[in-house]
Amino acid sequence: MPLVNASVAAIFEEIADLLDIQGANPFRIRAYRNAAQTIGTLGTDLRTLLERGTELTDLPGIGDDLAAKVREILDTGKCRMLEKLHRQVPPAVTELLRIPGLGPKRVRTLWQELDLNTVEQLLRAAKDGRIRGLHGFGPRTEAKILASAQGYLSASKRHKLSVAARYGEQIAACLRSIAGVVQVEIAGSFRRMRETVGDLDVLVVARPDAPVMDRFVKHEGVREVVASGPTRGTVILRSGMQVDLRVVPEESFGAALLYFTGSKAHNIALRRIAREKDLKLNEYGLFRGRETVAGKSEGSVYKALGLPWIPPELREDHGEIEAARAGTLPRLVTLADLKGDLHMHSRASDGHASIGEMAQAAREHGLEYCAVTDHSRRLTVAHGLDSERLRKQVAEIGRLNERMEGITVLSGIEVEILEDGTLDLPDSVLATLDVVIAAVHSKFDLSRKRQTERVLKALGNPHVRILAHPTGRLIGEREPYDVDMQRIIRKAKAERVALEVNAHPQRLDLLDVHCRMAKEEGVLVAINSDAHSSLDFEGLRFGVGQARRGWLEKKDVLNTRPLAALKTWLRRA
Ligand code: DGT
Ligand code: CA
Ligand code: CA
Repeated sequence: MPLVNASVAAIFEEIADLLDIQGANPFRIRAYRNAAQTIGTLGTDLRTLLERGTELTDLPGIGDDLAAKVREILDTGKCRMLEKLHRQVPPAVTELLRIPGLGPKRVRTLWQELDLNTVEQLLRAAKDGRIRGLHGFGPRTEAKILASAQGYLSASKRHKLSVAARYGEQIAACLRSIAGVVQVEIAGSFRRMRETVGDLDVLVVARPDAPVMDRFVKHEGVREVVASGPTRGTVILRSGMQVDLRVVPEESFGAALLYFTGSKAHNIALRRIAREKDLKLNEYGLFRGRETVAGKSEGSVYKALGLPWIPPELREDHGEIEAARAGTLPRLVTLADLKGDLHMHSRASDGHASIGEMAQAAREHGLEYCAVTDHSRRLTVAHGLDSERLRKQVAEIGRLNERMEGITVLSGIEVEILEDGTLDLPDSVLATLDVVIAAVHSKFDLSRKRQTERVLKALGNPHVRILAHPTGRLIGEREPYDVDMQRIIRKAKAERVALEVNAHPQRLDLLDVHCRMAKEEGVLVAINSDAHSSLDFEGLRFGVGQARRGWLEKKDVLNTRPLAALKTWLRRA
C-alpha cells in the first residue's frame, strides 16, 4: 500500500475511534471509517492521483469536508481535527478498543470513571477488582476483560509476518543502497516464514569503510536506538518492532546466516552432528581445530556436515535433518508454481474492486485463472449474495471472459456453512458455479463435537470443492475454533475436497502442522489469497511460506495445476 495513503487512512481511523469513544453521531463516525477504507485500499498514491488531476470527491465516500482534510494532511502532515480530539481524549485510550469485548461505550466508562488510558492500566485494574463495581460491568465481565487484556499484551509483542516483511524489506533496501555493502539478508524467524515474528535479524557483509551502522540507526523508521557498535546494533522502530543488525565478514557469511536463521532447535541438532565429526560449528564457521572447514555459504556448511542444503522453512528440527540424511527432503512449492487463485471477493460483497479489476491484478501477478468467490446471503455484514444476484454475477463473468485476455475468471461462491452444517444456498444454484468454497463465519463457540459434525456435513455436500480457512483463527485476535482436524482431513479425502491455506496475512490458516497432516493423507491444499482488493494478491507469498512450512510440494497444491487439469478436478471427472 502506498505509504501516504496508509497514513491518511490511519488518521481517519483514529478520528473515527476517538469520535466513537466520545459517543458522536454514528453517521459521522461511519463517514470517517468508510473514507479510511477507500483510501487504504486505493492502489495508487494519493499524490499521484492529484497530480493526474483526479478530484478527491470522485472517490467513493469522500465529500468536500473529507477532501479538504486529505489535502490538509498531504500539505502539512497534520490534521487539526485530530489534534483537537487528542486534547479531549488521550490518544492511548483508543488502544483499549482493540481489546475483544470492549466497545466504545465501555471504553468511555473505563476512561472517565477509572482514568484508564492503556492496556497495562486496564490489566492492573482488572486484577485489583476495580472494574466489577462500574455500572454495566460485573465480576464476569471483569474476568473476561482480564483474560483478553492478557492475551492482547502477549500477542502484540509479536508481529504478523506481513508487517515484519514491510518493515524488514524497507530496511534491507536502505542498507543495500549504501556504497560498499556487498550482501544483505534478513535471517531469523522471518526467513523461516513463521506466521509471527518476534524481532528482525538482519545480516550485512560490507567493506570496512561502508557507513552501515550509521545509516541503520538514522533510518527514518527508527524510534529508539538500544545499542550501536561497529558490528552489532539494535533499534526499535516506530511500529514497536525490534531490529538486530550484525555486520559479518564475508568468509563467515554462510555460517552467520545459518546461525541467525535458526531455529535454535535446528542449530542444536547441526552442532551435534558437527561434534560427531570432531568439528565445531558456530556463527563464524565450521572448524576442525584451528582449520576452517566451511563458512562462506550455508551450502558449504551443510555439505561438510554431510547434508544437502535445507530450506529455511523446514529448519525446526521436525524431521528435516533425518529427511536430509535420507535424501528425502521435499521439493517445496514456490510462488512461481501457482497458476491461479481460487478465493477472492469483489465489490458485490465486501471487496473493494470490480471483478474486472481483480482479474487484471491477478493476471499481473502471473496467474492464468482466478475464481470470484463472494460471500453468500447469510453473511449480511458483508452484503452476501442471494441466488438472484449470484446468477447476474455469473452472467457478468461470462461477458468478462469474452473480452479479457490472458486470464480466465471462474465463477464461484464462498458459501456459509450454517449451524446445522447445511449450506446457505440451494444445491440447484451451487451446481451452476465453477467452484464452491464452504466457510464458517458464525457460531465459533460450538462444542468440538458439534463444530466437527457441522463441517463434516458441509464437506459431504456434492458441490463443495474447497473448505476455506479451516480453523477460523485470526492471528493475535481469535483462537481456532474447536474442531477435530484429523477427522476433517479424512472426510476431505473421502469426498475429494481440497483444504485451503488462506494466505490473508491475518489468517494463514491451515496451520503448518495441518498442511503436513493433509499431505500425509493425500488431501490437496489450495493456496488462496482471499483478496478483498487488488493489493491483496501480495499475500500469496505468505500463503506459500505457510505451505512450505507444512512440507508441501507442487503436486500437493491444487492451484499449481493448469486450468484444464483444474477444471477436470473441479468436475470430479
Ligand atoms: P523470533 O524473533 O522470536 O520470532 O524468533 P527467532 O528464531 O528469529 O529468534 P531470535 O531472534 O531470538 O534469534 C535468531 C536466531 O539466532 C535463532 O533462530 C537462532 C539463533 N539463536 C539465538 N539464540 C540462540 C541460542 O541461544 N542458541 C542457538 N543455538 N541459537 C540461537
Ligand atoms: Ca528474530
Ligand atoms: Ca533477534
